[in-house]
Amino acid sequence: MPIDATQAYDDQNIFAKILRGEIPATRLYDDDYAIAFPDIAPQAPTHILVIPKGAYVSWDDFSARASDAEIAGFVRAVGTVARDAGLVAPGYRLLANTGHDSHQEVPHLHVHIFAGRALGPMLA
Ligand code: IU
Repeated sequence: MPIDATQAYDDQNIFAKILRGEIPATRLYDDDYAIAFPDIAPQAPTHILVIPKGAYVSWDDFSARASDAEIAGFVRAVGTVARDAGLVAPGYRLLANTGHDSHQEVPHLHVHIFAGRALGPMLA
């Protein structure tokens, strides 16, 4: 079910549990600001999720409330994950669904990294 982007943060969401280590995930990256792990249902040959360590529901929540250090750290982490995965030369796509109409399902901000094939002009 898509979420309401204005909802309060729910610390029982699945990505909060991954962050706390209560649910296993293969950490491709881990620093003070972010972790990255493979999407459980990949929609491209490479499909990685990058999430901030702070408790933010969505891109809207993050961009409104996060500190400059958190925002810089998260943006740098997304770039580093893609670079370390060798995605810069072939290219990659970033996506951050926000709220109901985007079909955001997990209420903890996540940026999707899609790569590994020609992705076409845009996702629908
Ligand atoms: P969305 O932007 O909220 O629609 O994307 C959520 C993604 O989280 C989606 O691609 C799921 O396959 C992915 N995911 C996951 O990787 N691990 C999980 O345990 C769950 C969802 I639930």
